Amino acid sequence: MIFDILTLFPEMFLSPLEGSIIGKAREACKVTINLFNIRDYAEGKHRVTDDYPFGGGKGMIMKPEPIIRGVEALQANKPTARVILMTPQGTPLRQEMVKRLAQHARLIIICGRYEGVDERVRAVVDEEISIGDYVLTGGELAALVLVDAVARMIPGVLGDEEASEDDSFSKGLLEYPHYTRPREFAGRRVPEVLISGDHQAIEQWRRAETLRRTWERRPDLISRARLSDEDQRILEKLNGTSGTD
Ligand code: 6GU
Repeated sequence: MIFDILTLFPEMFLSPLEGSIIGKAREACKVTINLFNIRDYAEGKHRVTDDYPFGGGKGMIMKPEPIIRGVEALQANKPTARVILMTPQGTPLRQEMVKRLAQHARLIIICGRYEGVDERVRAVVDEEISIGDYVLTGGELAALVLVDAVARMIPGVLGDEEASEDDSFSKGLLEYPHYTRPREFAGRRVPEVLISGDHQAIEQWRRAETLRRTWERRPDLISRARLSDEDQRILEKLNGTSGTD
């Protein structure tokens, strides 16, 4: 999979995409990440990429021509790409969207800066994405989040040990609590069931903890999740209601 990133700050992407799992996936050519400086598509001696807003107001607006010229230059390459604009006005990113985007062979990701981009940039955009309801200084950190989340869904990027289907979040719920050695730390013991060797009991405990955590911390996720009859029974025990209404 190819990620082409259009940004005014390509250096912001370097170290986050070098280390760990994404760095290894790049070395193994499972993913290709190309960085393009929007300034390189700007014209004139000063290669200006922003300007004052018509109608007045605070802040600077990213000019349309450099971004659109950049997208058009990249779209001349194969395979054709889905064009994404990172903006707080976009659809909030969720795991289902991440999985859908991982089906594309290539994404072009535009990082907006300043107070926004000229509205006419939207003519070349297929999809607008936000990473949550808070304001960042620019789309770069959001693009890094998107690339990381999408890349780890690509077959071969995660090892068997960290297979993405096992994420409880990919089933729309939070993870159960995890423990490693030592068995006792600062007077707190690992739950007995986890050292019992009873795999069925362990699975049941983990499912119940997943449901309990999600119910306590993210009841909104419970209403979206597909739950088995057994899950419903566990939830009823937890709070004396059905948990889904
Ligand atoms: Cl995509 N951009 C900016 N500037 N702020 C954000 C965001 C994106 N997503 C959440 N906040």
